[in-house]
Amino acid sequence: MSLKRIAAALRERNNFLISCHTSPEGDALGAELAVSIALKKMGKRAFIVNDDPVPPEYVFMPGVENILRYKPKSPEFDCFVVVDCADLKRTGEVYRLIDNQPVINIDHHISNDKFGSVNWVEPYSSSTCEMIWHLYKRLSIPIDREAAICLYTGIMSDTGSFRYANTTVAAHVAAADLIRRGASVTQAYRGIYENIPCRDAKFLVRVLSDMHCDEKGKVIWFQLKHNALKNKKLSFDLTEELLSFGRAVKGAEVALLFKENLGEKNEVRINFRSQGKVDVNAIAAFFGGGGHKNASGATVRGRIDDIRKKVLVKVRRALR
Ligand SMILES: [Mn+2]
Repeated sequence: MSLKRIAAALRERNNFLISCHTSPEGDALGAELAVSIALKKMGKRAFIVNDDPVPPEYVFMPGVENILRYKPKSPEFDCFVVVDCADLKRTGEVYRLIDNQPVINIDHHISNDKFGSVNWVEPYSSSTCEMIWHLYKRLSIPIDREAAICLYTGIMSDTGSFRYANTTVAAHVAAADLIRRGASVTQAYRGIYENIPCRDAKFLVRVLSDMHCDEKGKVIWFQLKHNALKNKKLSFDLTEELLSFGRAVKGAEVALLFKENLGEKNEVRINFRSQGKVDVNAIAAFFGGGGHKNASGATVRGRIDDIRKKVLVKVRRALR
């Protein structure tokens, strides 16, 4: 059983570097922070290094202030732990710090390519944080209030606040336990979702008003070009807001966001959400990405209008 092997691997080593995917969100950050707390309780040293900064909506999570940004030189470590990350390159640059150390891969993406020396991948788990909750139990480490807040936030954000199809009995059991241990439901919800500054809210409304409905409302999509996002520092998760609105449209089966990346010219990020039968992991995989059956993403090079047309053809085919 992989959980047993993960527990053994964590006991064996002493200095841990923890990381997650680029553009980290609640589940990735929650899992990193909770693993770091657990390791410290085991008397180990642990530090978190991410390629991207912590988005402002997650600053309420305890310990985020200690998360380091990637630099070519890092403190010494003898084990690399990657959470909520389907492949090693999704850590951005951070994987470059590996120099023969063992890699522990803890994740719930169905597209995970098992890049670790030890892999614990549970595609039927709601979130990586739900897995870490089990890890605490296995290691007999008491979950303190800080860890509870982190893990609850992860389960909440990956289940779309307990609305998506991955909201299982197991997710609720873990969440209930975490509330008992001090996680505040309102703190997490308000922190992430009810915290949009007025100017950002106005921007969100403008983008929402440009929503496209195809296939008699079964496909909802948004598109964001370069100049729309230039010089914008948003304090909320625009992708999540747009796509959860898209999913809320009556009869919608797939919601998509096409976004020109600011850093790279000619690079488009596509985010997919679905409900019902459409497997957006398979569609994202076709374009070199992946994720979950109902939530996935891909980064594609080319012109946004061409890419959008190609993707929508695939989506239409999947709806048949
Ligand atoms: Mn996740």
